[in-house]
Amino acid sequence: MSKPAILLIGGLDPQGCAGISADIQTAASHNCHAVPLLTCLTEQTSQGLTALGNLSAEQFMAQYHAAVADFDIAAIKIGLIPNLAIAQCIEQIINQHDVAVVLDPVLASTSGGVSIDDDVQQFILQKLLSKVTLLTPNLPELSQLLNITDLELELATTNLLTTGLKACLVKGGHAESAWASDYFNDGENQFHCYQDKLAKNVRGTGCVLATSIASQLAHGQDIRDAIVLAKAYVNKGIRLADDLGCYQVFKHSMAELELIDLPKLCYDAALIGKQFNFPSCPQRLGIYPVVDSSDWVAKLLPENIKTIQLRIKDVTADVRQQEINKAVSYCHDDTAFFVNDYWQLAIEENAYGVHLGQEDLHDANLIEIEQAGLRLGISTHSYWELARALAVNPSYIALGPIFETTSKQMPFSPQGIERVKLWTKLLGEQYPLVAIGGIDQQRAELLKQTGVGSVAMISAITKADDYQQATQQLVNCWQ
Ligand code: TZP
Ligand code: MG
Repeated sequence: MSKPAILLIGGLDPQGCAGISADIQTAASHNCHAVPLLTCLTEQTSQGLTALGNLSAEQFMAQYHAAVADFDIAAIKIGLIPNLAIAQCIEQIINQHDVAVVLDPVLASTSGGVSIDDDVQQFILQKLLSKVTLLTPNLPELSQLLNITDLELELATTNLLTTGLKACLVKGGHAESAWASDYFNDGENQFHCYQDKLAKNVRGTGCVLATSIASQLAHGQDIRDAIVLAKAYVNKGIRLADDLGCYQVFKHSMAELELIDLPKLCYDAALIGKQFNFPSCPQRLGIYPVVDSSDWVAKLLPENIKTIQLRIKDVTADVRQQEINKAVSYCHDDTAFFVNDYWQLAIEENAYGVHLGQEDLHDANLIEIEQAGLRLGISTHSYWELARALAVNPSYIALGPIFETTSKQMPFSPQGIERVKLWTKLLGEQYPLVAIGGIDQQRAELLKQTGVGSVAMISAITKADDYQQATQQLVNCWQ
């Protein structure tokens, strides 16, 4: 794995909990090389921030030139900007690098004692935001930046995006709520990313979150995945914080991702924290053909197939209903029959379950599916889609495409066997897992070794010269 260098611009916390010290530890934990650039000294304790010791613009730029002399910078994270002269230097620095920039605005309301000059705030709004990939204010900082007290998140962030800012993540940790819920808006995608609030007194978590995101971006992660992974990192660090003095000190560690730390993601604020309870399905769903007609269901069930999905596209509503009705009539008591996408018909025809892709998930009425007692399977292709699935607590989770597939056009590159191993380790005890995409018998043998409970396929069965033989071989290899 490469080790990207990441430029960390911020203030020095003499207690080592926040600012540059937190940033360095975070970047290091993410296998990034931390290139720290000090904007100022601070005096801060558990009682707040009491003084800023500024550097001159010359000292600051001299540090910068030394810092970048021998490294290519892969991402920039900016924290405390103490005055206009440093803000102007930071603009020059950003202009030198065509990389992701995460700005975590440190403004007066959260740090107490010392206030950041209004001209810095204006400079951020008028000059810096247009060059920033992600802004990560907390609620008071967002209020202060926009000079409004009555915050409507979508409106407020949309307003900020008019500056040319690419995306905004508003940290909701200050809100009175059982959830630490952040709101993301990049003009195209909006979501809430949340997890249980942990009752701990840990300083510097905002710095850690922003630097964790910047580090993930430096490694080439998609911004939504970067946010989900960073939230998991922060949760773990708070959860495992060490007692030290009057604080609990954030635990930086490279240890593996754990399910309890992963956040959940939803689109509707009213559903933050909603507990879904779909009925369970077998932990190992086995060989799982995905077919496009009831005829195929009839042909495959005698071949020892216990899990099957009807995925029909481009037919009239009448044909759809007939097909689902027929397929249900072919199923045995022990058949797990899932209908792709058409959840109302699945309910009407009393299917075993529904399988939804992420777009379908957006539109489907999950509460109705749950109330009808159907199982729910969800496709995932990335960490943020997994966070979306976790919010719904489905009956199973599918991951794909594992290999190149010709059966479906999709914007995702193959996930590979390593990702299946990771998903299995992360989720395998809690959720039945299904791997899909480009799977034939040979690849099924490989996947079996990952511990995944099921492999789904279209072409390996429906395009086989001899579908019975292909199905039997798959079923045998999986036993
Ligand atoms: N979702 C992810 S890959 C895929 C779907 C529906 C297609 C799988 O088809 P094949 O022929 O088994 O690659
Ligand atoms: Mg679909």
